[in-house]
Amino acid sequence: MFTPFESEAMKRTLTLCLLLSCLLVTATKSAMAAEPAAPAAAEQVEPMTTPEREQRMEWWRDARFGMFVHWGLYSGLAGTWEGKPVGERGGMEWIQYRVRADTDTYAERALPLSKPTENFAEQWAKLAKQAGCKYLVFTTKHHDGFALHDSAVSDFDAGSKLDRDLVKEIVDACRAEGLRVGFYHSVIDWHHDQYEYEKSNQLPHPLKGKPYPNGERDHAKYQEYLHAQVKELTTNYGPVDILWWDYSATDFQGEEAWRAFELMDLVRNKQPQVIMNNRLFRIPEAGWTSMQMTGVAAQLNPKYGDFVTPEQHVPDRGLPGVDWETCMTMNTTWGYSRHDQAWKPNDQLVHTLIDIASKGGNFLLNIGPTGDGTVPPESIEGMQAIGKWMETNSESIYGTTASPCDAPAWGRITTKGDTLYLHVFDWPESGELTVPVEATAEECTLLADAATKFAVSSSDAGLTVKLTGEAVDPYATVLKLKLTEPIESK
Ligand code: FHN
Repeated sequence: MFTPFESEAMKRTLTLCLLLSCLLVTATKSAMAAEPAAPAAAEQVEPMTTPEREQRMEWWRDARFGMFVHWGLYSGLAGTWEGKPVGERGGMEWIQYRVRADTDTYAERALPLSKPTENFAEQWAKLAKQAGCKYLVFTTKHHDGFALHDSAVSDFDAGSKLDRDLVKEIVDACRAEGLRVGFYHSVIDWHHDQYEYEKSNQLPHPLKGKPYPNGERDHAKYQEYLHAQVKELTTNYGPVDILWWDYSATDFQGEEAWRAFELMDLVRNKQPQVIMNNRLFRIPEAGWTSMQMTGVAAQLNPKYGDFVTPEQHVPDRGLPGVDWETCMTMNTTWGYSRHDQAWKPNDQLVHTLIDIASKGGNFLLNIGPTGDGTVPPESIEGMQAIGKWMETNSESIYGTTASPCDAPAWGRITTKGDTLYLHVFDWPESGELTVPVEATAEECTLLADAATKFAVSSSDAGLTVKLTGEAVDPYATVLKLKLTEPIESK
């Protein structure tokens, strides 16, 4: 039995509960009413292919193949922290994050191990050239915030710490080899003391969840710094062919995170011919469907960038209608790790290049040099194997467009006007291979030796090539099938 006080108290509590539940229902209704509509399906964006943009993209589309280079303070650490491997797989350029080190501790351990040799850049550029790459994209600053150029707005840079301008050394070496130059630039920054890492639940930061060490931060000041360094990079090093931004999240991107449009304008004003990727944004209109690696879409409004950037995979059917580039590691880490021996075999590297070209994309293949800039021997071997194949067959990659049909079982096809390049991965035991297109063949020869000709017949199934002899290349033998008229890519 309850005392009056208790009963009275209970009545009051009951009334209060009723009142609260009414308030809650009202609040919920209004919240739902205020709930923004579910994001509309990505606005179907027709790429605005203006003549200016077509002209700008021409060399890049023809190039098809570039070298990515991740070198920074993480390289000297080599996937190792306090004498132990941090892991055998995954990005060791994230080592500062993986060990949750603050920037001072990280720099103290890494700087003594980061001493590029005098000719490190020449080694990179020569290897890229040997491999058949037409451009080289390298990290001017990765997430750890260490700038490879001599920056007037930071002392966490090669100028202050190494008394060198590594960006200049790399750019000069690339130009000496006739390579186009790309600047990878991380908008994420684990060093800068105004970068407000709590603004995003999706972007990584070594101190995430901890209070800001130096008190409240003002992200606007970080944005000023970001813009200032990009201005230095696009002013002081001559023509910059590519700006490779990295990366945004669905919960923190674009204007809010980076003052993105202003940043892009800054770059375009300094470098009118520059080509930029889509990573200042993470929205459907910019070719993103999620935070997943595979979360890319065949749509891109050029105001968000010039090409879509699938990572570590090749979209099954390419990304028709947009410019796109797959970036990929040769093992599983972008930055060097002495513990990661999961190297992709040479045939897989060559097949990936061909597969991407057959779907109308570019291939940006990564090397992660060591602390002194030396390229790991496995990376040299892989790049040189591609280069050897390209020596004979680059005509079937450079300046081509996607296949006119789905990928056949025997390999891949690239297109160049009235010519199809048949990349035969598996030399058919049947002694023939069929190209499922409606077309008339003029001639079919071995790309490696035009004197070797093959008979071609046509049927409802398409064009059938009668093979003689054996495959002439261990990775992919290429036949040149000339048609009587140009054929459209798929
Ligand atoms: O976090 C980076 C990663 O370290 C690497 O630089 C890749 C290269 O595309 N981009 C980000 C992950 O998408």
